[in-house]
Parts: sequence; structure tokens; C-alpha cells
Amino acid sequence: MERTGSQLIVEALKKEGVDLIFGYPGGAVIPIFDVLYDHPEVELVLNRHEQGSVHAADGYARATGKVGVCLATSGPGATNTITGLATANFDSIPIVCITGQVPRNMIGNDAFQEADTQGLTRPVSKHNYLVTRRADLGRVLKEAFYIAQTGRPGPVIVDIPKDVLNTILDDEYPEEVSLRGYNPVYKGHSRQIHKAAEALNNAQKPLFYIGGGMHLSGAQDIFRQIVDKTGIPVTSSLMGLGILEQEDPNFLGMIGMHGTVAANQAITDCDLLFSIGVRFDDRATGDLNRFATHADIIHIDIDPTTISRNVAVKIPIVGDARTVLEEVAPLLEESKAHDWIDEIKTRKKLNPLDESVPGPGLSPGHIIRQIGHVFPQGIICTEVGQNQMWTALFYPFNRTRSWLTSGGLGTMGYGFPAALGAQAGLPDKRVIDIAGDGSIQMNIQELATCVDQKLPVIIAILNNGYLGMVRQWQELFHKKRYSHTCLTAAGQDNGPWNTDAQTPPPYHPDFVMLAKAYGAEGIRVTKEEEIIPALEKAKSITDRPIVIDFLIDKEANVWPMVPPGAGLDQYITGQEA
Ligand SMILES: Cc1ncc(C[n+]2csc(CCOP(=O)(O)OP(=O)(O)O)c2C)c(N)n1
Repeated sequence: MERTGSQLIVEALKKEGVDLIFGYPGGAVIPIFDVLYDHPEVELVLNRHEQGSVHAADGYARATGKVGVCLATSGPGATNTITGLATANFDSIPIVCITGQVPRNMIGNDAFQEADTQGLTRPVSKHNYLVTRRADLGRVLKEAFYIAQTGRPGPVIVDIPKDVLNTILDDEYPEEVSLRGYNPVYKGHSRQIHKAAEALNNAQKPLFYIGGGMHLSGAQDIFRQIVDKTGIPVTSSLMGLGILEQEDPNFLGMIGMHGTVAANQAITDCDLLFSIGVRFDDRATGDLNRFATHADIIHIDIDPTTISRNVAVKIPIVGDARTVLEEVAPLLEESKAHDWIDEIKTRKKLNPLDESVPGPGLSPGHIIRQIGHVFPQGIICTEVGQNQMWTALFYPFNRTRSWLTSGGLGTMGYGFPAALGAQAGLPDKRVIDIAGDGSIQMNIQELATCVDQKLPVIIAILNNGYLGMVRQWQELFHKKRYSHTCLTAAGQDNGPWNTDAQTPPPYHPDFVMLAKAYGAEGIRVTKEEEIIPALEKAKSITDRPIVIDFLIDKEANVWPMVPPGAGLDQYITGQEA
């Protein structure tokens, strides 16, 4: 069939089952927008910044399990996608990002809005293409979708010169893809699987350590069965939260810099660490010389390059987490390590999380527990900083794909547009972004998108008037020299919050007024008894975004904490003094 490159792109989206994309126009991609005009079956959500489009596609992908698609123009449009692509790449999220490029005869000429998108995105993507021949376009798009969602998922960029978009050719979108040299392995090696099962059955102090790969492979149900059968305790990375219910007696919480005492102690003492879909990131492991020193490590991962990269692995298994666990499950027995399991559960009881705060202002831990109470089935996003760690510790996660956070790159400004994408993909769910007052300002413009789309995303700002996590480090490691982390007026801390909700606090901006200026709902909460009513009010609003400005204690810290460079056994709890 004769058609332009742009027409083929829209056909490709339909064939790949894509009915919602996120994007922003510009000269180089006008031809695609022009075709979209006639195809309402592929809906485009117009973000207000290209970074917002990529994070939205990412949030959509994490929450729905489908590929997220975004569209940006050449030059500044494409460079604005970089942070979002790097975020998705680090956390293995499937995205296809289509960018426009200047016409082929102008590439390399410093043409208007030209950027070397392929060069710029190479280190932050799973794969990328510059389409230099119209005849390649269909194949490239087919490959892009295939690569994004197979093996270890990730973002794939397809950069298309404007004249390629306009060139007419008689071609079809291919049905199949064949890629030499790219053969992801899903099934684990049978001998290794038997070895791993035997090691787990015989261990005196076994421990599971699970990560984001569990969500990506859909391993929740089989893992649940394994935990029930063996009774072995479980720790997770930040990205693995939600696979097991936070309340489950076997679940010790996350390990790492802000991991729970019980989880960090268990890692330090175990003799067998059965790890699945994790990267052994430095924020999780702390000082590698002190990490799980008594343990043999089993590592299941779809990406062979992650195995033995950071820690020495005794039994490596390359494969998809769910596929491998389905083979492991029948080989496992109830654990005989009763003393260890009892000890671990006692430690968990002895070290509950502490939500108290040192001064006036609301307790962030308490607020997050109340959010869990009013929205137990919420899809929870966060920004980066204390807000992220408090949420990881205090929200009662209970299912897969309900936890959207920038784990690897730690991107402030991720949570809100990701929430928008998740809400657009799952209109029947309630999506909540738990934010800091610093991070939310990085993509606040997406309020306009949410208002236009009638998306009832709830943005719970834990407002401490500071770039809180940096302030916490300054407090603990730089003698309270709060260099450029105060966000109140003129960078001066004006003492405790004014808890008279009628008076705007002395900081910029007033988030309640800002929300209203965008056409969203704005609520300020300064007293404990206002928390639940505010959340209930937010719940009752279903046609626009709601910003809740919680004035939290300015010097509340995240505890426990493993200082940078220390081992997981060297945590401090905040009660030491
Ligand atoms: C884009 C980006 N810039 C800088 C940082 C470094 N950083 C990490 S946490 C943080 C402070 C976050 O402050 P806020 O959003 O107010 O959250 P809080 O820690 O107070 O909850 C900063 C600046 C980052 N993670 N991302």
C-alpha cells in the first residue's frame, strides 16, 4: 500500500496495539501529528514538556505492563527526552521513543533544531536507530517494539528525518522480526536450577532478596507460593517492593542505605542469599566488603551482564525470573532453618519503624500510613529524596506494578508525570504521587496536562521547605551547614510553619494557589486531624488533579540510615545520641 513514512508509523502503532501515546509537537514531527489528526484511535496526550512525555510513557509502562510510547521533535525536543530515557533505561522499562530529525540532506550542517539524537541517546538507551532509508522504516519500528519489551526491557529510540516521514513508498508493516545476535534467554539452565534448590533446602540461614525484575517478569504469584512453601524470610531492593505484602510476616522490608534494621541484619548474617531480578546497586549493598560476607550468593537474572558484576555469585542462573522460579518451585522443601527464621522474626518485632518527628509539623511517616489507610490499593509514585524513602518504608505495598519510582537514576521530577501516565493507562485506579516540595517543581507544568485530560492524580507534597534529603546529609555529615538547600523565601528558614491554614507559608510558591491557578484542587494540611478529611476529599474528586500541601516537620529525617560508604551492619537509627 502506498503511504508516507508518517502514515506507516501510525499504522505500526495500531498493529502493536498502542492506543495511547505521550508527546509534544515541533517542525520535524508535524507530518506525524498531521496523520494522528485523522486517527483518534491512537490518542495523543499533549504533555507540557518532553521530559514529562517520557516519564509519562514510563509510568504507563510500569503500571500497565505494556510498552510506553512517546513522540518528540528534533533538537531541543529530543534533548529534553534524555533524562526520561536514562531513568527508564536504569530501571529496565520498555519504551519506544520516536523523535523527528532534520531532513537527511541537512544532517551534519548545523541545521536549525539539529541534534545528534542517536549519539546523545546511545549511553542512555537499550538501543537506538537513525532511519536513513524510507524502506527501512517498517522493519526498524517492528524491531524497536520487539527489543524494548524482550529480554531485559528498556527504552529504544527511533530518530526519523523529516523527509523520510514525507516519502511515499508502497510497503507494509512487517509481521515478524528477525535479529541476528539478539537472543534473550528465558529458561534457566536445569543443572544450575537443581543446584540452587539444593543449596536453599540445605541452608542454615537462607534469605531471599528480590528486585524490580520480579515485577517485569510477572513473578509475584509463583514467588508467593515459594515463600508459603519454604517459610524463608524475604528482603527486597527499593524496586522489589510490592511483590510481597509489606505486612507479610516473612517480609523484612527493603535493604540498603534506608533499609530496615531487620533486613540489613539478615543480609549481614545469612549463609545463603537467593537473589532474583536485582542489580546489587551500591545504595542497596553499602560497602561491598561488608556485604553478605557469610553467604553463598545465587543470582537469577535475565541479563547475564549483571551477574557477578558487583558481587561474586556462586550459582548464576541466566533467565526470566518467573520462568526460572516455576522450575525451582517443585524442587523446594519447607525450610529446616527454624532457629534462624524465629530469630529473624523476633528482630523484626524488636525494630519497628519510628514515625515520630523531632519538632513541630506533621510526621511524614504518619501521613504516608494514612494514605495507605485511605488508598490501600493505590498506585504509588514518588519523586526522589526523603519523600521516596519514607514512602518505601511506610506505605503498605501489597501488589505488583503498584510502585513507580526512579530507583537507578534517582530522578527528581519523575513521579508526577509518571503518575499522569499511569492514571491515563489505568483510569479506574487512584494514582498518588508522594512528592517533596523541591522535586514537584521540576515537572509541575504537567498539572496543565492533568487538568486538560481530567486525570484525578493526587499529589501529596511532603513540604519541609528544604531539599530535605540533601539537608539531612548536611545535618549529619556537614555540621548542619545548610548550604543552598532551604526553599523558603530568600533561602531563609523563618522558623516553624505558620499552622494557620489561611495564611500562606513564607515560601515560594504557594502550592495551593498554584494548583488553583492551573485549574486543579488545592488543599493545605497543617494539623494531624486534617489529614484523613483531606485524603477523603481528594478521593471524592474524580475529574481533576488534587494537590495536598502537607506541612511536615522541617527537620524530620529518614531512619534508619547506613552512612555513605559504610556497611549494612553499620546503620544508625537516629536514637543513638
Ligand atoms: C534531577 C535531580 N537533581 C538533583 C538531585 C539530587 N537530590 C537528591 S534528593 C534531593 C532533595 C529533594 O528535595 P525534595 O524534593 O524537597 O524532597 P525531600 O527530600 O525534602 O523529601 C536532591 C536535590 C536529584 N536526585 N535529581
